[in-house]
Amino acid sequence: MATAAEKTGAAPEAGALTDGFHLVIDALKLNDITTIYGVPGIPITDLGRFAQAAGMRVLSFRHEQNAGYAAAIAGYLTQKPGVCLTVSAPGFLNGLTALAHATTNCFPMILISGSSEREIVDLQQGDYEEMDQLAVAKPLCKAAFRVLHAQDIGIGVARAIRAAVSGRPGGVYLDLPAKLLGQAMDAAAGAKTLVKVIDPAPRQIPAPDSIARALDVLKSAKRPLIILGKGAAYAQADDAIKALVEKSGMPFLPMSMAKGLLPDTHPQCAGAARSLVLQDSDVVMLIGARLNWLLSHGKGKTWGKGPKKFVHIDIEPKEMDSNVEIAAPVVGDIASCVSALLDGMGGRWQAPPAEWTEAVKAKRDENVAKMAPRLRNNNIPMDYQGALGALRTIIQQRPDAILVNEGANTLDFARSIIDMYQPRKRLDVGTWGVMGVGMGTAIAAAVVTGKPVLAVEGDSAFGFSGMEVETICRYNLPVCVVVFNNGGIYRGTDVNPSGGADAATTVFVKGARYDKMMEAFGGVGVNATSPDELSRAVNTAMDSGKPTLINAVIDEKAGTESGRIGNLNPQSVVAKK
Ligand code: ADP
Ligand code: TPW
Ligand code: MG
Repeated sequence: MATAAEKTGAAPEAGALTDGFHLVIDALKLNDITTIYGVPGIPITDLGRFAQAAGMRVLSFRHEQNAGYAAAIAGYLTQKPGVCLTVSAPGFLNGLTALAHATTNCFPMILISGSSEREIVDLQQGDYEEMDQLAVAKPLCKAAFRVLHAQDIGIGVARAIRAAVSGRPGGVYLDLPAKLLGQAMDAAAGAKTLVKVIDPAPRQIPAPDSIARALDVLKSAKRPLIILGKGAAYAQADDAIKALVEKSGMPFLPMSMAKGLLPDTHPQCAGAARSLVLQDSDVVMLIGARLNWLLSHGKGKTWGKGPKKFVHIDIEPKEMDSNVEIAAPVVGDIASCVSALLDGMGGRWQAPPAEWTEAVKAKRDENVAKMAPRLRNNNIPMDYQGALGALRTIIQQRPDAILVNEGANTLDFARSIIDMYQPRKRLDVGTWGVMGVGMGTAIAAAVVTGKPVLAVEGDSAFGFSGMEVETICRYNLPVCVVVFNNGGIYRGTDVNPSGGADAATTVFVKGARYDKMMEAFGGVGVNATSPDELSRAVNTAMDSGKPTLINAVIDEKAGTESGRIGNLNPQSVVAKK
């Protein structure tokens, strides 16, 4: 058992007091949580101040949702829960979207919210910012806790941390009523209540027979495929995954945020032959990827006519058979599962038939060659290919930069055009395809990694978190935002069908200058109308590390409705477009 001095670094003086504020801070620090993303106000203003005074990095945002998205992606990048701190009711609700997003994406995050007086809230007597926050949060996160006594803060924080990172990671809610923060107790006794979480995300070793079964299925394959998901990127088992892919000789397909786990230019990468490998493969091994809508639920036209067998590696047993039958479920943490598979493959592993790997390679080369000239176009106004062709070269030359990406066409084209070379460098809208993650994600990525960040944003997408450019300037972060300004959602060309004076529902102000927003806070703003101009401006920004926003003028006719997922729009039988 650690002594109080070991836990907090210094022995409290006899008779000294501590309080809820300081116990929360000590509990976080004891567990190596050193950054808080939040928005101050009653009752947590002093909690943020005291945390900053205690040496934590406390980053204040302009809206809790963005602070929450920052915390969520910090969790993904570090395997430690990202912490978001909000005020009661409205601040809490603003943070809740991000908490739900973290849970949906399996990112470890803790939303800590101040809350109002329990006695008044529970009798619904109309307290300041009254809300039963714990009840509201519960269905949207992995676990939710409330602490009422200062001596329980250590346990409360420990439970929150363990719940966020163990098993399938996710969002956790921690409710701290105002009264708790002011509760005083003897400092030495308080220090003893703190808990250092030992082995917060224990390895989960797969059963040996599940490995043997998986290897049997893989051996039977004529046209195997490996799909890498963001769970594989999260697991930070990069070398083992690379070794498995290369030893197997199988083509691999990275999901959006798994791009770069192995370089997109790797000879086995089937990213540019996606349709072919999904349709024609006979055995598919999923590593940290779910068969959700992003993979058409593992069935239907996308997956072709022939029978498929799935090997599925995931830490969450309930994920197995969620959409289709899994022939070989492998339940465990990815690092342990992949190394067990590697061991089981032994020294001599039969490569997949050359007929298959050659077919995949031919399709890939054909598609890449078809795209190449379009990416070199210097059209004005720019189209997606010309503008993204320029950014593609920049990431190729700066492979350790982080790419943040959201929008519809801006997302779909960037995902397929910009090759990634290193793990966890591509951060995007995730499982929900949510707009608004951009600036929070860019800020946390810069803070956590210290690397330059390039945020490629649709003009609509950017609008959801645009005010955080002030935050980027305030903390002087090396973030270059490129707004793909096509004057609207999907396209800038819609007209009001009623003939009335209001703009159509999907269009924005023509000729808007988003670059001026960055200038308003002391950052650099650039208006770029050609791929060459865009390329120069981004390179300058990334060399200087200065907060920069480039308004990239994109042809308002270039995009398509909903980008690549227009098929998900319900169709009216009455009005045909
Ligand atoms: P993508 O969107 O990239 O396809 P998903 O978010 O659908 O990826 O899937 C990620 C999966 O990874 C989740 O099912 C999650 O349970 C799993 N996962 C996350 N971390 C680990 C880990 N360390 N070991 C095993 N599985 C993990
Ligand atoms: C929280 C619906 C999906 S994509 C998108 C919206 C509003 C914006 C697309 O326009 P953008 O990109 O960003 O300008 P581009 O290149 O096609 O013009 N609210 C939330 N999430 C989602 N996904 C939506 C609305 C949507
Ligand atoms: Mg747009």
